[in-house]
Amino acid sequence: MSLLQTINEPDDLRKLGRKQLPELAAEIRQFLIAQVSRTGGHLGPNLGVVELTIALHRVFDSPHDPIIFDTGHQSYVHKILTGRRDDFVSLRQTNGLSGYPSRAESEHDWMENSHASTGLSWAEGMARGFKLRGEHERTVAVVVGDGALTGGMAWEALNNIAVDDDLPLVIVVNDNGRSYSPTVGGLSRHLSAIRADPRYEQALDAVKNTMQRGPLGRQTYDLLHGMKSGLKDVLAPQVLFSDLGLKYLGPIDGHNINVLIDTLKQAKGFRGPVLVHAVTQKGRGFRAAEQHEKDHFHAVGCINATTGEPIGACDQVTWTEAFGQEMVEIGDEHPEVVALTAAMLHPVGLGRFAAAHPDRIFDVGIAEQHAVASAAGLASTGLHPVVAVYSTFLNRAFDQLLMDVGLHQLGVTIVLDRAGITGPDGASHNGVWDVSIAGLVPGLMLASPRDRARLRDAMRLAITVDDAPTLIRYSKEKLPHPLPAVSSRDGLDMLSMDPDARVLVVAWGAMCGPALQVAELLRAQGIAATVVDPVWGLPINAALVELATQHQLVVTMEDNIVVGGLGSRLELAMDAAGVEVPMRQFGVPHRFLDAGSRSEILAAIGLTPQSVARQVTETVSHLDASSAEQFNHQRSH
Ligand SMILES: Cc1ncc(C[n+]2csc(CCOP(=O)(O)OP(=O)(O)O)c2C)c(N)n1
Repeated sequence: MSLLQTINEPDDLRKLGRKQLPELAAEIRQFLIAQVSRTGGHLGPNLGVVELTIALHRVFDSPHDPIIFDTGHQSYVHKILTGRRDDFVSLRQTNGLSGYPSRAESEHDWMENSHASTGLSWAEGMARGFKLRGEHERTVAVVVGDGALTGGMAWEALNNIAVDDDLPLVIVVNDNGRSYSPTVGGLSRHLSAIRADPRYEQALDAVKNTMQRGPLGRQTYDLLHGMKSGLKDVLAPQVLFSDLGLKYLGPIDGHNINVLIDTLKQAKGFRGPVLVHAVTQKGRGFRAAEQHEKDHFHAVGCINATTGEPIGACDQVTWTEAFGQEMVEIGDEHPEVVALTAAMLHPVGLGRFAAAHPDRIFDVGIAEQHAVASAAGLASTGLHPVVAVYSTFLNRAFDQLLMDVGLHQLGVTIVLDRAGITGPDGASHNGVWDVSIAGLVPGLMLASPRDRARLRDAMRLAITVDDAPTLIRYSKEKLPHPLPAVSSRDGLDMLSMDPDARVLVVAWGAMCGPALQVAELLRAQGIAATVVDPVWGLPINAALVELATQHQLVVTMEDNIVVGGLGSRLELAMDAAGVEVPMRQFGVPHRFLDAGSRSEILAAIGLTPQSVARQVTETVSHLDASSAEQFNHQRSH
């Protein structure tokens, strides 16, 4: 029996001898590679935290001592050690193991995160809570990546943590030098300076020796701190953190389990906020991941477990690639266009733009708020910024979009990848809020292109708008086949027309294809329909309201939540214009969705052509029945 098979809870881990732990680490690595290559998932980050997670569970008594993983994508090893090893076959699938911490799965998961840089705030709140409640024997441990440390929230938390001398909190900075790409910014420059300095090795040894000799607790810390102060000039992060008032231990080798355990014990014994700086390697132990320059297998689909080659990859172009291509061309033609990404250069498709226009791309780190406010600044100088982020992460920058861009009437283009239902990453990663929140910004123009030609048109128009924010959203899926309009008028694209149309189906983006199928299904029931794509859906086009008056029923289809989506905005506009045509709005229900594939989720929420057509047919027959009743009623009087 392997060591791994004997570990069903953290207590089992504590029964192993220290000498067995490297063997366990090797088994966990093999397990991760074998499992994640079949399901896809965050392989590189988890390979990097194997020893760290083992050490954390040796030293802290989870769940009594909460162990928090900032962002949470690197919690697989934690899951393995807390009784969920056998569930990895279903990783990121419907009713399967979540790719992030999940309270429903385990009492060892205190927090359901996935958006970065919130971990320190949670941990601070928990440590403060335990202290206030008199639960003095509990310590909170939080792991935060150097990438997540580029997020402003992390610094807001540190600023608060630093002033509470007896907050029982151990912060582990998991420093692998990477977000997806190499981590950016001043802090990261400090961290890499330390890794590149020859005295780093000496510092490692010094820390190790001190650990072995000294008793645990404040005395040892003071000794260590005194010794480290001598290295102040080179060990910049220490200065940075200790100037803030935080105790700093490190840098330590994040793959040496003994050193990790000793340092964490030391930190736990201190009974105050301590920061442990562990240097790790993303993708550690899987050659293909270690050598993968782009992102060290940050997140993979199904891959060959030996070579790391993708399995089942197809040639069909994605929206991301089409956007990237378009940006290169726009960049060539428009010197005023600059691009911003929040630590996701390649995932959002800006890699080629960066190569072609290296002085006009800004990777700001995991700092969406800064990206949008900085874009406002750039726009105010006459440039046209394009901020490309995943739809779900725009949530972070709402205030900046509203106040810095919207209020100032600045020409900033926001491009949202992963809009709509994304699926396997669970509730938090669906891009289903952007229309509702961005739609609150007065003057903002919002398009959800249905195919590549429309993406191109939307981008070309967006970069010419210099007095309002523009937003373009598209899905994670492959590009669909071209969906030409049969005619266009007043900015509306008519996708299907019928002289006898009674129903107007309004759809945009990924819902245009399904809307055409709805029209087909309705036709089979003898109900003629018009299908229209409003193209720039927000603000609501007056021509769309006018078109509504020519039909007996308006149906909207969108992959955003129904609250504040296209349908509800059209309803408001119709109401304001005194138009009383009945409506049915189909979109994402206003609740958090379970993980699953996109098609499974769409089926579960009834956002399929069949389900919509069935419900519309029922509504039409109700309308017919009530108008027949009304007709009879009028005749009898
Ligand atoms: C607010 C937010 N923006 C972007 C992301 C996408 N994202 C997920 S992990 C990650 C990089 C994290 O780097 P780091 O914290 O150093 O962890 P590592 O993967 O290197 O272990 C990014 C940018 C996110 N989860 N949340």
